[in-house]
Amino acid sequence: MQERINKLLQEVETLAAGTKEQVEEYRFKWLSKKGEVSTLFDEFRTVPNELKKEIGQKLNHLRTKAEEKINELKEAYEARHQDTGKAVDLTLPGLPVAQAGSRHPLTLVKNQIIEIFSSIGFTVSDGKEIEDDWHNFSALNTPENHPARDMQDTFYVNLNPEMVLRTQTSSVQVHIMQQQKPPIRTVSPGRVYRNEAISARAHCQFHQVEGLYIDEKVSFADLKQTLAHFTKEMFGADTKIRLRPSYFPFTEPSAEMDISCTICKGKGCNVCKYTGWVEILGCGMVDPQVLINCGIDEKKYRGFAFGMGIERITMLKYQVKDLRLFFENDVRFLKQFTSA
Ligand code: 2NL
Repeated sequence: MQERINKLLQEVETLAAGTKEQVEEYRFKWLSKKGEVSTLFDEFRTVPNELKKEIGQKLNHLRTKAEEKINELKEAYEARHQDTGKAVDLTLPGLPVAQAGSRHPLTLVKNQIIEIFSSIGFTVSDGKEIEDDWHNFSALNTPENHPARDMQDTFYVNLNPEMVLRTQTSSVQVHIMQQQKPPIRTVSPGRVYRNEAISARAHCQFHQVEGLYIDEKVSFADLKQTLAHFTKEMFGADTKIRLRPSYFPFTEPSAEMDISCTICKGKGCNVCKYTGWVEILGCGMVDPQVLINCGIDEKKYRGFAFGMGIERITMLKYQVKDLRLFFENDVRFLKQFTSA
């Protein structure tokens, strides 16, 4: 028996455990009711009295050693694995990002419009969405009771007739004209608001980019060439433009610009309503009265301006059939615009 105890004592010293399960196995093997130590204690009853003291001490020593060793293994394991129960390998590469986000299609198109105009010398300007009546309307030749105000149903802030949610981003350009001396070349992208019923083709909020160029000899030919350049960059070199006379209170003369239908290449389809053309923007020569209102010498300077809806351009470019999709944030729609 003495010999067995000595052997087990040696064995206990060499125990080593990698996993939690192994530690529990040792505990079972050594310290449970049917384990090595208990079995020896059972046998101990048969030990002759004269040897009881010596063997009893040895046996107690073995039990203490086994307990110490197994607790030590358990603690060492827990220190290594903390609470996770799994080894942390700090050298492993990170997990791949399951699904990267994407830019909103309106942002993609807005950035592209900005890029095209920046590359031909336009600056980018932005301003407030809550605007006073003068900057949104009066300065732009649309005084109170002017019939053109009916063209754009306006949201008034707190029923204050002085303050509106801007109906166009030209209000930003009015501030620019008041602050800067010509030459001015700027585009103003931003959100605008109109009190309209929501449908597949209209919304009470949408996005615009307006452009303004003021210098000494700016002509309608400059306007046309600038817009032709924009069209080719945006929709492809073979896209044609067409200008039709129109009316805006802030420009004279005014025009609307159509491009040859990008879907059917002018042959006729339901996007262009079988005309071969789709309207994309309004433009014209800045009315001299607008220059006067903003403190610019109308005898020395002339300007052209244009305004386009970003939603409209995006719908054409990506063949989006319903405007409401832009404002619902449905990921099934948005993830189609993930860039490579
Ligand atoms: C449209 C028409 C237009 C302008 C915007 C403008 C700005 C200033 C002075 C004069 Cl500061 N005009 N902007 C001019 C003509 C048309 O927008 O249908 N937009 C969606």
